Amino acid sequence: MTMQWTPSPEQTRETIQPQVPVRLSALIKGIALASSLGVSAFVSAGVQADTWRFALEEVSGSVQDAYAQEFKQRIEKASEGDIDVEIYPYGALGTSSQLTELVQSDAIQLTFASPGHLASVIPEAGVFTLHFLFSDDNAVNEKVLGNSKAIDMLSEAYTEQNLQLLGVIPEGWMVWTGNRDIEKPADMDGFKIRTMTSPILVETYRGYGANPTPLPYSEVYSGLQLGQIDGQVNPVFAIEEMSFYEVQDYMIQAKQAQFITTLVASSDFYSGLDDDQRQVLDKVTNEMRPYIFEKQEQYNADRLEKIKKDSDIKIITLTDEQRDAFRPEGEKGWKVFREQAGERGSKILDTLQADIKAAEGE
Ligand code: 6CS
Repeated sequence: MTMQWTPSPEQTRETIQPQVPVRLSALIKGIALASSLGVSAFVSAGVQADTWRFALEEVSGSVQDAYAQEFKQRIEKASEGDIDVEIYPYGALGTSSQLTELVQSDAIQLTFASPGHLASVIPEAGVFTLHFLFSDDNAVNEKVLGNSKAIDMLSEAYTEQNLQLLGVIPEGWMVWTGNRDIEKPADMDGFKIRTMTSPILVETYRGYGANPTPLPYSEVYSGLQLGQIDGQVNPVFAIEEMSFYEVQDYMIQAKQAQFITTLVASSDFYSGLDDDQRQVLDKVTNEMRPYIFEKQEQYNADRLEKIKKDSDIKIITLTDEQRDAFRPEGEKGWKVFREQAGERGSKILDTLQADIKAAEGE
């Protein structure tokens, strides 16, 4: 009998506390502050001026964790011990959306806010989730993300939501996994794919004819294991560390989109920093770019080898011709983006597209 299952409105809004899969609970043991130190404790205890609380949307050992560990070292060294960075991996404080809310209200100072979720609040951020926008050469993408005027325009949208945009960071190609092979658009028909919670992403997958199911990250493993969803999409390092590959038959590399995250601080925190501390923060986040770009490439390559070694999942890389067949459907999401992100969003998209084209020609 096939189990019928649809997420509740709460689940689709990604507002629930993460239910970390049993296998992952071991990973986050020892940092699970949620039960002992609630959000209100942060607020009522008051934030110590020199303690920067940094929450991750990913578990220990992830790309975001690699970033945070290096960031901590660099900040603490540059401030000569005046600043103490405390890192909270995924599972300690809440879902991605909840982490953003904690930063918006200045209960914590820093977090990653991935556009796949954040676009529900800042539609302009959804530009990073569009399919077939970025270059096939990820070095081109990294260069554009470090320089484009589009990032300044996006920054305004973040400020309006009480967030200071500190960095835009690629974490690798989004890869489909499924209980069926996906090699042509028709294979997406009715495919119950878990997506992040942004309506732009949901509509993008609807454009392929799939049946997108938005869920928090922490519920993906059990959803796949129980057959409540047919597949999901994430970078390889995440597919490995969240064990998704163990409960899926196919992994399909279509290079349709990059996973791009954003690093944010609370606007109040950022504007309240003294000049020295703000300079340290800006310098460190700028200098982190090449570090994390190299790290994510290495993580994705190493984890792919691990998946190949530890499982018999079928790994398929689409040819250019096969990818081209997905383009018209994939690009339907652009229209939805323009509608939801308005004039500023359209300008961001046009600027990014022009910058990518120019950088590819260099
Ligand atoms: O799929 C997600 O929801 C998450 N994926 C990654 C790789 N990072 C954070 C994000 O929330």
